[in-house]
Formats: sequence, structure tokens, C-alpha cells
Amino acid sequence: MTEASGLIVRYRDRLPLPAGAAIISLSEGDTPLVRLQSLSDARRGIEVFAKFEGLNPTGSFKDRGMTMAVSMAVHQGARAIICASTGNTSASAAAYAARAGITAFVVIPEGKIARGKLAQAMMHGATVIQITGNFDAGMAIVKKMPDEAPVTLVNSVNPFRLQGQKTAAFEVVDCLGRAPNYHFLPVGNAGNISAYWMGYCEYAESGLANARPIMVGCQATGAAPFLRGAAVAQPETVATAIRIGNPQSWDLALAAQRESGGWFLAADDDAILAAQKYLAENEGLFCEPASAVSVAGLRAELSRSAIPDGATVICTLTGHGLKDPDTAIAQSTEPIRVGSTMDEVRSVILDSG
Ligand code: AN7
Repeated sequence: MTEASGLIVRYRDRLPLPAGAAIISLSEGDTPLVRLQSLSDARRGIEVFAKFEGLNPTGSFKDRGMTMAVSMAVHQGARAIICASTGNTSASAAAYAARAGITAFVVIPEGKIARGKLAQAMMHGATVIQITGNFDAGMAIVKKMPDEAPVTLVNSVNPFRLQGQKTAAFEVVDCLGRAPNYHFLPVGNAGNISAYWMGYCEYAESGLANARPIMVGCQATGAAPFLRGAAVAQPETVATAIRIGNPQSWDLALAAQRESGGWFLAADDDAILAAQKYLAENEGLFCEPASAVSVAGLRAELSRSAIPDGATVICTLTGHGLKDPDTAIAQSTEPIRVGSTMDEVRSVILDSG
């Protein structure tokens, strides 16, 4: 037996899990900061790092919140959890429920979640409920379900979710040795930007960081309620993870933006896919489309010189590219097909030069 690991063990004194509660963990967290060599600029002293959350156990940042939410749910005697999801929350909830030996019900918009995420929810034994409506419609239903049936809600309106997710900010500061100057991240339901801000503020208040970053929330143009200043009824984007029109953590996310002196921006689907491809081809990092919106946003801000010389910038890559193979293959060039001879394979190699 190895010792328990994961972010609850690492940051136990900063997390509100009661003593004696069992920790439901898959060794989440402790994800790398990978320097983005092609976006960093030595002459201007700009350093860019990706916080690669795709390396969590189920392939997204949701595991940080789920270890807390499921540990608390089990501590409080829950036998079942429920969430609405654009995919990653359902994958994570299904895995942690399996780990805990409880039931997961996941409500997903039919045809609008990436295949890898659906495969995860199904493999972990969740009861998958496909609805005809979008994520926001599912959210409206599951929010009321704890009053109707014996289930605990594990969407990020569950406060323990944000508590777990704030540890990503701790890790950034622990790794850099100080707070970054800017933090770009995708915004969908708006839990994660709220959680990062909470984490940065806690570290600053405890004297573990002497500053807090400017938060830049990045949305898809077709699903950008924060740019419009109101909910979007029919959100649409290739980045299905952030196909969300009515973010639940609206007030917290706005506070993060205002208090940090940050802003919201939107990137269209072409820019999102271009950023995803750019990271894969130039940095060796494969993230899902929703994650790439943070890098699409940074590229736009760099090109209009909105980032000052000497700045350290973090982009959170929230989920792994393997989650959504269909979108990846659709934007890639077809494999070259030849017969099984030395001549044919060699000629491809020699012709490609
Ligand atoms: C890869 O899984 O909402 O702003 O139901 O999967 O905290 O919602 C996913 C969101 C960014 C947005 N990147 O984070 C869900 C879900 C990825 C995501 C977001 C999500 P929030």
C-alpha cells in the first residue's frame, strides 16, 4: 500500500474536509507548468506557461473539484450524485463515484458532448441521461433534483467543487515561486475562474504570494454571455465543453475580473481550432478545443501588444485533446495511403522533403 496522495492530502490545511472523513482520490492535481517556447519572447521578457490540466486522472481539471465534492458527499452519507455536463464533469463524476462505490447520474445534451467523454461516463458505470436541450436546460433540472430524489448535486454550484479547484492556483504559485502577472483561462459555467481567483486571494492573504494575477476570461464567440453582459439563449461553438449560455458562477466570475483588473474576451471557432492546432504542432501539447480558447485569447492580446514586457503569463489548458478525437481528425490532413512495399513508403518520405 502506498500512502494516500492527491490534492486533498497536499493542501489539507486549506480545504474544508472534516477530520476523519474518507478521502476519495485518484491522485489528481500536481499537473505541470509547461513553458510555451513559441509564445514566450526573450527580447521582451515575456514568459508563457501552460498549466496542463489534461494530465489529471480523467483528463480534465474537473477532478480537482470532484475529489472534494465526492469525499464530502460520501462523508454526509450520500449514495448517489448527479450533475449536468458538457462532458468533462460527467466523466469525472462517473470516475469518482465508481471509486467511492456510489451511483452517478449524468445529464448531457444529446449529440453535443465529445466522444471520449461519453465513453468515460459509460465505462465508469454512470447512468447517462441524454436530454434534447442544451447544458443550461440540464442545469436547471439537476439544480432542483436534490429536492425531488436522494441525490447530491456535484456541479460547481456545490461549494466543495470550487474549494478543490482553487488548489490549481496554489500549485501555480508553488511552482513559479510567486504569482504570475496574467492568467488566461477558458470560461464556460464560470466555476474555474472563480476558483482560481479564490486560490490566488488566499495565498496572497496568507503571505505566500506578494501579488495576484490579472485574470483574463476567454469565451467562444458563439457562447459569450460575459461579453454580452447577459445570458445567451442558444450558445453554439465547436468547443462543446464551453457551449454554455447561462453561467452559474456569474457573480463570482465578474468579481474575479473586476478585483483583478482583468477582462473578458471572445475567440471565434476558427481561432480556437487554429490555437489548438498551433499548440499541438509547435509545442507538442494536445488539448481539447475549449482549452485552446485561452491560447487563442493570448495570441490575440499579444498581437495587439496588450501584454507588457517582462510579464509572466499562465494559460490553463483545461482538458486533454484525446477527449475529442472527432474534432481533431476533422481539422487534420488525411493519412497518405499506399501499398505495403518499401518503394511506396520510401517515395512518400523522399517526396515530403
Ligand atoms: C475542458 O463538464 O461545464 O467555466 O459540464 O470541460 O468552470 O465551467 C465543462 C467546462 C473549460 C469551463 N474547459 O470551465 C462540464 C463543464 C473545459 C471544460 C470549461 C469546461 P467552467
